[in-house]
Amino acid sequence: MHLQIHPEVAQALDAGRPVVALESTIISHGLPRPDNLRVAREIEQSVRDGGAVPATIAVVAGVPCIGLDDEALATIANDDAVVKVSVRDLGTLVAKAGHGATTVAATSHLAALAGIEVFATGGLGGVHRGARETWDESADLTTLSITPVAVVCAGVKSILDVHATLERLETLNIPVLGYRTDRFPGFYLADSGYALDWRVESAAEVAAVMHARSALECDGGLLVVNPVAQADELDRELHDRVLAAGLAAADQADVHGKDVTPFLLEFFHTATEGRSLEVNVALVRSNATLAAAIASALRA
Ligand code: PSU
Ligand code: MN
Repeated sequence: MHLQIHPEVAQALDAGRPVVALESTIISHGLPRPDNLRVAREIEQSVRDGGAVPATIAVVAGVPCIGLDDEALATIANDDAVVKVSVRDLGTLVAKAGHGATTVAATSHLAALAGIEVFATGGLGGVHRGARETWDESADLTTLSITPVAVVCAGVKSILDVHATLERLETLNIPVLGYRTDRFPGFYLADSGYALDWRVESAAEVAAVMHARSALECDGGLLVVNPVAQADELDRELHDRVLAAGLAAADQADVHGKDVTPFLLEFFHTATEGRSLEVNVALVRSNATLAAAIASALRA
């Protein structure tokens, strides 16, 4: 198979030890330089502290890599040639031997190929506001519906249409489990304003759901939503103000397609003078820790 699995990851997979996949679009297009490289390392460390082996996934010089060494991680963080790749771009990028940072969709696909069952990220992509006209819905949703991986995230960002995203998750048979919450988290905020049907209290409970689903041949992915700690969340008034301004700016700049999410993320980081970045880092690290616990529970 044309995957390069980092030796540490390969050993862990062979021995049946817990492994957690991490995405790379967040490094290249979701977080500003130069903090992004440091944060990428911190997220990996959170997985290790939780007792699992991190496998950051990206395409380096046309090779899909499962687990990155320092040099590859630095390339993804700093090289201007790195493009954002979803599942549909993978084949083309490999054929052209390019560098690519994988979205939640592409990361899930490659993780499943490598036999990794748990994946931690910040926010899932979803249905964009105005999707009725633009048809802008992230391939994260359709990919997750057919890809056997548990994605741990802090919900979806309020830059999206949260209500429509929840409806699509239902249509696509993607279960959403609230980790110690009854509310769908709103990424920068602990509560998006929407209720959840299912709540779990422990990593072991998530593992039990995954085992039951696999026995029933419910083959797609699963979402575990983990709210940012209330102490870490963004000030609501600041959030609402920046969101309105960001959406207007995206409209004005005529941003569309895969540039929308990175544009709005950067707008947030700049407009909140780094505060949204702190929240982003806190929630991804918390998701990495939880993902490690779930990967461990699956092996128990
Ligand atoms: N949410 C974040 N940070 C990110 C992304 C989402 O909080 O960096 C990235 C993820 O890689 C996700 C992608 O898969 O944006 C979704 O992009 P799009 O909406 O173009 O599918
Ligand atoms: Mn899109």
